[in-house]
Amino acid sequence: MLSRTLRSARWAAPLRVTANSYATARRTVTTDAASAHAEKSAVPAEDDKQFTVSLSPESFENYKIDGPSTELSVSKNELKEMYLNMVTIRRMEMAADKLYKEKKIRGFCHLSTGQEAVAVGIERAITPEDQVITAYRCHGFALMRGASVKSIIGELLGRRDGIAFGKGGSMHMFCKGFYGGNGIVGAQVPVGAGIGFAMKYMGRKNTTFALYGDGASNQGQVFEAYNMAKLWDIPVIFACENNKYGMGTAANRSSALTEYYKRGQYIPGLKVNGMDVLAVKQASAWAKEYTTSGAGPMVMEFVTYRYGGHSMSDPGTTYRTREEVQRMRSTQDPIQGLKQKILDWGIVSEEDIKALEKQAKQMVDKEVKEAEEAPFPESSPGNLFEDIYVPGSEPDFMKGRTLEETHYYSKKA
Ligand SMILES: Cc1ncc(C[n+]2csc(CCOP(=O)(O)OP(=O)(O)O)c2C)c(N)n1
Ligand SMILES: [Mg+2]
Repeated sequence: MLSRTLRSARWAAPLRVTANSYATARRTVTTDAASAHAEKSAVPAEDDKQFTVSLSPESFENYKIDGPSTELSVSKNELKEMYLNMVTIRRMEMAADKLYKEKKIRGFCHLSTGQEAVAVGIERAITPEDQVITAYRCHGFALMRGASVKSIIGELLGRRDGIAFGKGGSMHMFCKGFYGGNGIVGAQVPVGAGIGFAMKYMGRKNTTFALYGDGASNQGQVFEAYNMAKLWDIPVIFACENNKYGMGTAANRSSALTEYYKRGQYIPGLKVNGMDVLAVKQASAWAKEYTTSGAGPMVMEFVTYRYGGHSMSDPGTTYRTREEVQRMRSTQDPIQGLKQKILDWGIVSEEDIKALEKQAKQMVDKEVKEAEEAPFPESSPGNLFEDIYVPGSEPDFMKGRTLEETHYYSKKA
């Protein structure tokens, strides 16, 4: 009896200590999109001159690293571009939403409305030579990597002018420095580690952002990728977009530890206000510097929120309250937050904001129209067999469903 008491006490003690210390150490970053501060008097007259913005002290949480400074250097031009980029992504996603409801886009379609600051902030911190790979919520990333609205919407509409020639659809978009668009939850994470390895192997000073969701973070392959990346000190940033839900399951119901930035255990982590584009940029720049310095991988967590359902077929209201969505929209919106700041700091006037919004709307409307007017792919079986192999590396033939459908590459020309 005594020994059993001792045994249970021995087992209970460390658990209690862990639980308590975890509870007291727990603090969370803000998701306030308008928490940065700048002295109006410090804002220069010139559009391209840098000045200092102070981020909220609650923008980041660090795990095993010192983390970035909350002092950030930006120019007026950059702030305006960030605003324009976020508004453009939202407009494009709204256009996709409408086309889907008109049944012009079919199949899966996952929108990133609410999460724009992540794609925009990361892009502002990297160069075209750095690499990005993500899951299926990918339209905004494709745009930021240089794809046109026409090629993205054209892809959703299944047109030949689409970015993957209309064969990939919403989840499979690629362009230079962007490896998709991946539909298998978590699968892009080890691929991202591989891209990072390629950068290191080729002696390039470039990082790779491998993005995934809070739901995907529980996949076994994520941890296998962490392990390999740390063993080989691969310059890769494992970046979790924690939008609070994986389909209809809240993060705290799917994840035993919702502090995703600590999930790398032996890999340093950084939790970031993912609703503030300035915090995202600052953290991403720091992570690029860290991972390309030879220090190995990093885990990041962007705390963000999706306004829409998981995909177009999910109304998104059965597992969360309408009030919750409304509260995030009205108080933490990344676009409204930046707008408020750049107005407060005298970077733009109300008229300038309207002009930027009009610019985004006109560009998106024009390119959506062009995508809609683009022809469907020719209805020939040959189309199916194109764009599979790098030209010149095709086999002699590929089998179809029947002998007649067999496609001979050599005869194609
Ligand atoms: C291997 C695999 N399992 C399940 C699914 C179905 N599925 C698609 S998205 C998703 C949830 C992922 O949630 P999260 O990683 O949080 O990404 P989010 O949709 O929030 O961006 C699931 C389970 C899938 N596509 N692939
Ligand atoms: Mg999620």
